[in-house]
Amino acid sequence: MNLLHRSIATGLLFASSASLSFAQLQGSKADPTPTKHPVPAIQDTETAAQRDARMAWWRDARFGMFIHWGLYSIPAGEWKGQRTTHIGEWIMNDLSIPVADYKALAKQFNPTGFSAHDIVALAKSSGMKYIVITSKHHDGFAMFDSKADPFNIVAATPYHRDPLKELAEECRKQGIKLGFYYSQAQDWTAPGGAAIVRGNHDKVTGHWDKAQDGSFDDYLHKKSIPQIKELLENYKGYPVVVWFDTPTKMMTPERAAEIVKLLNKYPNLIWNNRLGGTYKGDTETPEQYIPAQGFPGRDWESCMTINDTWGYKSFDTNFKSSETLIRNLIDIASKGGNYLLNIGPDSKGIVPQPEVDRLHDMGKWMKVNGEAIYGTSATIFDTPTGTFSATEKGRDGKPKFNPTWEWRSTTKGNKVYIEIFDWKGHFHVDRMPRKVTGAYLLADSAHKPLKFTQKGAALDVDLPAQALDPVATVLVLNTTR
Ligand code: JFZ
Repeated sequence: MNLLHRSIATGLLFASSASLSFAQLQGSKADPTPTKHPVPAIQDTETAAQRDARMAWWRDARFGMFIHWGLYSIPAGEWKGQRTTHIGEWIMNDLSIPVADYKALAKQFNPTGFSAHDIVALAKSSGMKYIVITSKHHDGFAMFDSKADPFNIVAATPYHRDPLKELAEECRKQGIKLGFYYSQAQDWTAPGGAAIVRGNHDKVTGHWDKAQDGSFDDYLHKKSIPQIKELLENYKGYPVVVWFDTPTKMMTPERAAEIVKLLNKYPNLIWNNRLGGTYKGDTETPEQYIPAQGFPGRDWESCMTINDTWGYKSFDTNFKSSETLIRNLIDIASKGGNYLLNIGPDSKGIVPQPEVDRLHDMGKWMKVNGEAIYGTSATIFDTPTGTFSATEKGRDGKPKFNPTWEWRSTTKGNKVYIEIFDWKGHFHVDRMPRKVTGAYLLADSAHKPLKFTQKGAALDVDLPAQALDPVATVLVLNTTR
């Protein structure tokens, strides 16, 4: 570990998972200071033990697949010769596409290349434990069979199939969890739906087409809430996650409470922090970044793109390397969070090959090293994993955190995993908080014992000259406390 970097980064200290002693006593509230809500949500009333039971599978999973797929995959980032510079699923808003023109895309949507089997198999072989798919994004098009609104994939397209139903069946068969993303407030094609202002649009409503005018409460009661009800009722055991998004100022506590009433009927459901109306939900959702120190005391999930868009854009080839993606997953796990990694199928329903290739690489690494990720807790070390910029701000508005890539650590029971990126043929740490009783490499199937010494607080482990995996080789320490 580099001395210069250590001295700059003294500000960063991780809470060790062992010292995070949540009140686990039977009966103690999961949230001791809940916000007053018109309708209390499950998070306001449950005990810490109930919260732990409800979140257990999600905390163990660590790795999920986000799918952004909808009509926007047809323009694929380009409308009448103009290319959007923003994320693909926002094209209708960014290029001010009239409602009638956008809705007409449905007639051409025939994603015959979509295979629920293949997508679920891809998620599984990548080591992902759950999938979250856009059931309706801000464009208002439902990717499921909806009686509440005809602008949907079954009623309005030549495809006439419900991909959510097919995914639910495959997820059940292949043993993986399924969640639904739903844009509850923004809807750019339903009268009264909210729109975040971008470009030269109405400053108050965000609208750019008279067809968007209407009452938000009508939209909420005639489309949003009925569709959320359909999603909760029609997929037998799924969704296990509801992923809300962009509440906008329209989601007042009273309006959000109407949705909470529905959610409360499903006591195992997990939902994120983007419902609005001051509801905290279950999970923090840092987007396109990994928080420097996680969210102590909260469950969290970094959602990230593989290139620079969520919805398919034909000309976005800025794919992250497999190395970056694997290291991001490790970095997130070392801070106690989940990685929700996005794919953007095209208008035929096919996952772009560069995305498939990267997920396969991640799967290969996870097959050998998944033990160091699944069901683990955050690092027990106080070693800094990067430095805060003095000048740049990050996505959360705080000083930008620039990670360094030497190693990370995760913990499970008496095992401490060290995921080593920068291989030096030995491992040294100044402050090892536990007694080490043995050391080996996870990728060495013989688990050949490695020589180590503990002097004072310091630990040194002799490693082979060559890394077993150039992306990350996992050193396992057996420890006693
Ligand atoms: C939202 C969506 O708008 C986007 O299309 C995508 O679905 C992503 C996962 O979620 O993106 C956001 C949401 C909130 C902010 C920025 C982008 N924000 O608060 O700055």
